[in-house]
Amino acid sequence: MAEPIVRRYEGNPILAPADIPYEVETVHNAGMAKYRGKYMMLFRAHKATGRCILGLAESDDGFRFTPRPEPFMVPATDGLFAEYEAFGVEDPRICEIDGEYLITYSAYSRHGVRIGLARTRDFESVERVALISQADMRNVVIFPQKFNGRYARLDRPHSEISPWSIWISYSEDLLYWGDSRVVMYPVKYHWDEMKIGPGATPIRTPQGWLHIYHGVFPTMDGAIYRLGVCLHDLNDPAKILSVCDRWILQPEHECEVTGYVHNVVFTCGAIAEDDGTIKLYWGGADKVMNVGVARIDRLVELCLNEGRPAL
Ligand code: BMA
Repeated sequence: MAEPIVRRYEGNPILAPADIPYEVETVHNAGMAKYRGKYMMLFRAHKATGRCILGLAESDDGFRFTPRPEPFMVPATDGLFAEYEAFGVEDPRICEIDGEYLITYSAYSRHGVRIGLARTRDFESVERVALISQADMRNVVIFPQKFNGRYARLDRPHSEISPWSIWISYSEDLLYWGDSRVVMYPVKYHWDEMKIGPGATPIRTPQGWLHIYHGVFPTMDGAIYRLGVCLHDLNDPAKILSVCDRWILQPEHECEVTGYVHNVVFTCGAIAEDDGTIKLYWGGADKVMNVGVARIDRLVELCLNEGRPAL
């Protein structure tokens, strides 16, 4: 059998609700970062109310994680954030830039879903910075480098009119974002035809920014969430050099097929290693966290050799 693109860790799932020392029903869609040599996993967890909080677990090897005794971020209780996070906080991404860690997360309320930006320097205290989108935006992923002095982010507006596509926006101060344009479309009758969205914080490679995203396909049995990969130009991230035409990971393991929402693999984070591999982390069926290893050069080759245009 051919070597899988993403080799699943044999100990999956690596984190599950029963491992958490406080009440949670799910542990999934975690943003990832390396902090002082440790792997930090900022996971989303449903409470039994159906609303979500963010918890933190850490690891020395990227495979065996120890959860902190308390949640890391729960919905804010005062100010503007309290109003817009009232229904919960979800799907965090972490971007390390200028010595701090930016956390972008979905903030849910009766007003819809918008994106909150928080930051931490030490994974002990966390400070909310701003709400950086209106409704209805999700999956905001900030590039870990500025372009001509500006931050760049990928996002995915909800839209019933145009395809659910990936967009880019820029900001000088992280607060006000603009110069927005669409960079990638789903493709009809492909595995990602229904919608696509940014996934893990992009990883810099000599050939471009490697971006692992999710794509959704509707079936008579419900939607299937899979992961794909594309390559953004190193100096102009609005330019996607190529999108790999095939998925790189689909629900196969029992814990990806059955869980809180069936048939879902969903990533919010990956960690690049010095040996040319990445550790890719994904939520399985919106219930548990998994990890797998992939070679960066193989992912790049897949984009370049089995590619399709982005738009
Ligand atoms: C999306 C998001 C993800 C989730 C996925 C599958 O719309 O809500 O957080 O993993 O659906 O349920």
